[in-house]
Amino acid sequence: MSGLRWEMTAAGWIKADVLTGGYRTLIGRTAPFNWVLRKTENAKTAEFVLQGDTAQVWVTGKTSILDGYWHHLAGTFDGQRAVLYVDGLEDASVQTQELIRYSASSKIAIGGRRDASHSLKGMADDVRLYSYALSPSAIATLVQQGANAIPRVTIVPGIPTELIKQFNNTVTLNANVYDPNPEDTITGTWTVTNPQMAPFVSFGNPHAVQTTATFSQAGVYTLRLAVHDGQAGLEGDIYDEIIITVNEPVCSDLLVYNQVVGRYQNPLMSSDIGGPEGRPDCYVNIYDLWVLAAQWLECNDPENEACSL
Ligand SMILES: [Ca+2]
Ligand SMILES: [Ca+2]
Repeated sequence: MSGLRWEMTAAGWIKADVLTGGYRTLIGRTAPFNWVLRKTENAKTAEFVLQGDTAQVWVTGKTSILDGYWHHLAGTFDGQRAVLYVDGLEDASVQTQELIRYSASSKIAIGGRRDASHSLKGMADDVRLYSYALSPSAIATLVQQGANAIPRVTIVPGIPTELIKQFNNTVTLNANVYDPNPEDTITGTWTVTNPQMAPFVSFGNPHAVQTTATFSQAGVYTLRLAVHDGQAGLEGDIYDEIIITVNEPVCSDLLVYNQVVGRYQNPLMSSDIGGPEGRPDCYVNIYDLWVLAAQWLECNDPENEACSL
């Protein structure tokens, strides 16, 4: 195993118990510590930790593996870069000059550390060790050789989350979906998770990942896209959500600038011609009378030919 000082791959399937916290070790070489591939202690993500010759290298993932489903983990080190893969996709990586420490008395253990701490509390399958760094495509092949892997869904960033009723009340929804099994076809279903708001949303096609949503009432909407890969057992658990707030229009949203007369007009209230700030304010009151009076005076001044009425 001396080759581990230079390159390695640790890989395997993990199905971690969702109810308990703490580390869940898939496989590691410990006591003294050399490296480990595990679930993090305080988050739902995975990590690949290496003991270098001067410092530890922590490759901390971002994808949750604590959802009750099987996930494939792989940690590779090619002498320059340590990479953590989750379900065949790179989840995190660290560039390093460290060499993995190889302690002669350390032992490899699956499902916990050599001293039986950090134990898995879950299940492991097809755990493998290589004395070289597998390529991304080789890791994807390992995943495809296993049982069904669940899909992944992320609603794309940049979708507007603040709308104004009547003006911009439709958004285009889209998501990035991925399934480690290339033969699986992903279907998505959009729903509104707050049922009292559901009657006020219409989706262009609720069964398309990319579609539109149109809102007819002001309020806060939580839209969920659940994905399914056509295999048994997902039951709507795999989803992402976006919160969209639809605001009532304020007066400034209603006004239209009229280039011909050179001022803002209120197309919904023809009598609203003025306000405290010199433009329509969506009220008909004394300000509008003042504007009318000023215009009347202007247009009844025989010396003024620039009447704007
Ligand atoms: Ca799948
Ligand atoms: Ca007014």
